[in-house]
This record gives sequence, structure tokens and C-alpha cells, in this order.
Amino acid sequence: MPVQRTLSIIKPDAVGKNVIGDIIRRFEENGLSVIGTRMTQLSAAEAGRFYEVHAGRPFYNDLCAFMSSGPILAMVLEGQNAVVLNRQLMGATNPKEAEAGTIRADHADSIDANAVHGSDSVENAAIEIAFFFSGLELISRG
Ligand code: RTP
Ligand code: MG
Repeated sequence: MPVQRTLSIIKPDAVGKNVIGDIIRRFEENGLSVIGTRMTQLSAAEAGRFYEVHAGRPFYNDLCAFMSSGPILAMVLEGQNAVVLNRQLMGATNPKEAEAGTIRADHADSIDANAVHGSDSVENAAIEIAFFFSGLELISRG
């Protein structure tokens, strides 16, 4: 399987619940390495740029408001099949549909406050990583 990089964000709800460590533990125990981190709080406009693909969707304004409502932890995960593996560990977007044992099943409260973001393709991962990080900030350990 190819070694890939993907962007993970621990969203404001999960940062607020103090479960950063639990979420990163799940990544590390499943073969993903953290190769860069940035804690920040996005403005609504920055959140809007990050989620530009969803512009015009009915949930877009709520999504931007939520993602800018508090600090987030953006990080780059590296490992075999990282994009799909991260999505599997996250679980379904709506926590009511998330498989038991996934991050969203255990930590998400609603479809809006759903604990984590993960890139949905290798192409989008590259775009999303570049949104938060310069290449100099990523320390690959492969
Ligand atoms: P994310 O981008 O945050 O990793 O989530 P995702 O791929 O699982 O879901 P996506 O379709 O990309 O949607 C981005 C975020 O928008 C909110 N959403 N609300 N009310 C709705 O129908 C709805 N659909 C999406 C969610 O918070 C989702 O994480
Ligand atoms: Mg998405």
C-alpha cells in the first residue's frame, strides 16, 4: 500500500472536551504518524476558504461558524493508505451513523459538532495540507 499524507483537524468541540490525546492515540496505534501540527483559531472567512467546495450548500454557513468558534488542531498524518485509513478511524459524518469504536461514534455530538475533519482524497489532502503548512514544517519519519 502506498505511503500517503492526509490532513486531520481536531475540531473546536473535541479540543474543548480535552480529547486531543485520545484522538492522536488512535492515529498512532493504527500506524499513522503525526508529522506536523498547528493549533490555531480560524476566522469565519478562513473556514469558508478551507471548505470552499461546500460553498452554496445549505449547511455551509453553519459549518463555517462552527469551525471558527474555537481553537482547532490541524495536523498532517503520514502512513500507508493514510487518506482512507484516517476516514475509517473517523467514522461517518453523522455520528448517529458512525460505526462503534470510531472517533465520531465516541466523541461527536451532532453532524455539525463531529469532532474531526479528514481529507477525502489524495488530491484534496495535498491542497488542504498546503492551506495550513509549508513543506519546511513537515518532518517525515518514514
Ligand atoms: P469533513 O470534511 O469535516 O471531514 O467531514 P466529511 O468529509 O465527513 O463531510 P463533508 O460532506 O465534507 O461535510 C463537511 C462538514 O459539513 C457538515 N455537514 N453537515 N447537515 C448536513 O447535511 C451536513 N452535511 C455535512 C459536517 O459537519 C461535515 O463534517
Ligand atoms: Mg469532507
